[in-house]
Amino acid sequence: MTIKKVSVIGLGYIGLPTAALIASRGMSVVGVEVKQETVDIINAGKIHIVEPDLDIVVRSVVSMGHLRAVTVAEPADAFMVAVPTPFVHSDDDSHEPDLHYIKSAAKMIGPVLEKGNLVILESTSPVGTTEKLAAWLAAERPDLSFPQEKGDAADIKVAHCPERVLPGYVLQELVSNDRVIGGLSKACSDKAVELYKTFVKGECIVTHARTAEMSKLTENSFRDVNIAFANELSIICDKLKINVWELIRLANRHPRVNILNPGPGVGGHCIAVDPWFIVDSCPDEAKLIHQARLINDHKPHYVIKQIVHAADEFKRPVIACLGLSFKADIDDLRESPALQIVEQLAAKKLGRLIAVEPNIKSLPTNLTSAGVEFATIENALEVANVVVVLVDHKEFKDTDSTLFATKVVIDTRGVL
Ligand code: SAJ
Repeated sequence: MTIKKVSVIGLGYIGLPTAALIASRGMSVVGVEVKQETVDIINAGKIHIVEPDLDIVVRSVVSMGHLRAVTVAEPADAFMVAVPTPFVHSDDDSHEPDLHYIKSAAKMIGPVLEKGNLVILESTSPVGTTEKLAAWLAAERPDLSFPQEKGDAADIKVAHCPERVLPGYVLQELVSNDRVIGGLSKACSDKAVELYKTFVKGECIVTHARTAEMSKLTENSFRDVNIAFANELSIICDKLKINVWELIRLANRHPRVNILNPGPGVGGHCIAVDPWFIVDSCPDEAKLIHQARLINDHKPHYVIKQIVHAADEFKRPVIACLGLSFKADIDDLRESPALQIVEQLAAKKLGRLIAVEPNIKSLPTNLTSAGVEFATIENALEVANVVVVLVDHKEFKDTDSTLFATKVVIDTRGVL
């Protein structure tokens, strides 16, 4: 049976662009989202997240009737699950993955499943989650057969195909990136490849579901370990009075060395999260991966110490923090080390604290009520005596460097 109608469960940063892209290929797509407000926004042809060009694609596919959003699942040929996989809330630092959104998705899809359907897990998941999803679906529908028991002959096909797109480049990377596809049987993988081939120009590489799950976690852990190495070097270089940016540039001249950039810490919802899924499954074995997380999580505290030390030099310190988002040229403040640093500085009440963030219109209310001022870079540089570069936004790179000449500068991103 060819796939004509696709249902995407979860219309967030991954689900919505995926749904819109598939719809733009002329397929009928239904997005299932628990938040009524999000459903209404999308059905009005608008979007609730920031991602370049996504508004144009969504407006077009909704107006053509190829994409529609609903709150309750309906029958389809294929279901793609793109829901969050956060940590279980706990008072200790356990970082246990929380799979309840995936379980809810299984409960949602279960009643509308039909023989011949394909279910794909796109959410970044700990190893073994695709098998769990298949078991939750089987519990919902004892009348259907699933690949964990019937292999290739099963009524329902289940596969994992982790998303790997970079925020800010999602629409391009959804098409151009290679996809790792791990079915619970060969027939599951083949069916999933058939779907991805309709919109992916990259290669679709088939493996086992567990390897596909681990592959996604490995990609983000590799990046985290590399950034931790850079962050550790930055602290060593401060002690040895060496410019870490020059050092890394020189080392990277070696044909087999490629060190990433140090920063104020690692933020976002992926690199700072996914390595913990490996640590949680193999706490005794994942020593380096665990240590990298600790090093990157410690970096904001190191930067705060540097700022406190610099502010100590002034009777009335005026501290300007440049950037609040978790990385350059985006407006996303969630899990941002820059935001964490400004929040903790505000609590210390060292003097005037000014935040500059060209990608947002106003400061989060917790910062405003803590007395943090919001300013343009020009206004902040006029009055500040301590300037901290926390994000490498293009507006900061384009600023005349002589304006920093009389300031004490802490440049965590090597912008200057
Ligand atoms: N960062 C540094 N130094 C660097 C690079 C990044 O400090 O040299 C920091 C950033 O400032 C940011 C954090 O790391 O705070 C994460 O940013 P990022 O650009 O490395 O990655 P994300 O979280 O936006 O997206 C990652 C991507 N994974 C990889 O590049 C291996 C993306 O392809 C994944 O799809 C995404 O995670 C995801 O959804 O898992």
